[in-house]
Amino acid sequence: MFDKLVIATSNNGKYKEFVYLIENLSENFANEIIFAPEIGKLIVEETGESYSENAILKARAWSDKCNLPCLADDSGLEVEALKGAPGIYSARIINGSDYEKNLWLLNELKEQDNRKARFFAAIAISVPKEYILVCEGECKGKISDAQTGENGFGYDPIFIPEGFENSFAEIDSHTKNLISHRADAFKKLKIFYENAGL
Ligand code: ITT
Repeated sequence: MFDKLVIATSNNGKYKEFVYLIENLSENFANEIIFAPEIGKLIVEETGESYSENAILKARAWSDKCNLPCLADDSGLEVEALKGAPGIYSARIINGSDYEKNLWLLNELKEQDNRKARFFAAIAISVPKEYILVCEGECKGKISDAQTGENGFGYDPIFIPEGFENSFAEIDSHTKNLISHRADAFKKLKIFYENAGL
């Protein structure tokens, strides 16, 4: 489908998941996968009001820069008891490491019985001078009481997906990539390409 596809993210955890999804969930999606930081540096202001708007901003900025098809992701964790926070601000809700962000969230939920949460992702593909396509996906679950596990990235150590008893950081990456918000969005994208015959 794509000879070269740039994964327009600076987040290494996301990049690895996209490589896995592209190589395992679809045949012939991309001959060559390129990690955007290997091409150069680009800071994209995430000024959108939704995941989809931000994913489009990132995909468009990178495809303008390198004149290649670019795939970008905007994602976040939404906690019901916090009225959907941190949501689109998940990467910048506080200054600090992933560990510190997880501690912050656990503290916000101290003595809170409602632990319901979901991960949400919007994936945009921008093909220069042709089109931008965006698909969304979610993964429902709950927030645990403590950080557990070493796999994944971001909020994975405190998120327990529905139907499981362990956090995303304890679950193997193959399983995460079957059920994650990113996988859900990517599967929709793949169906679109198959139906469009592109
Ligand atoms: P790029 O914009 O360069 O892609 P980013 O990390 O800043 O990287 P976002 O603005 O989309 O990306 O922020 C999403 C944040 O939500 C991310 O930094 C994580 O903290 C969190 N997140 C998203 N998907 C996640 C996942 O699968 N597991 C754990 N945390 C996730």
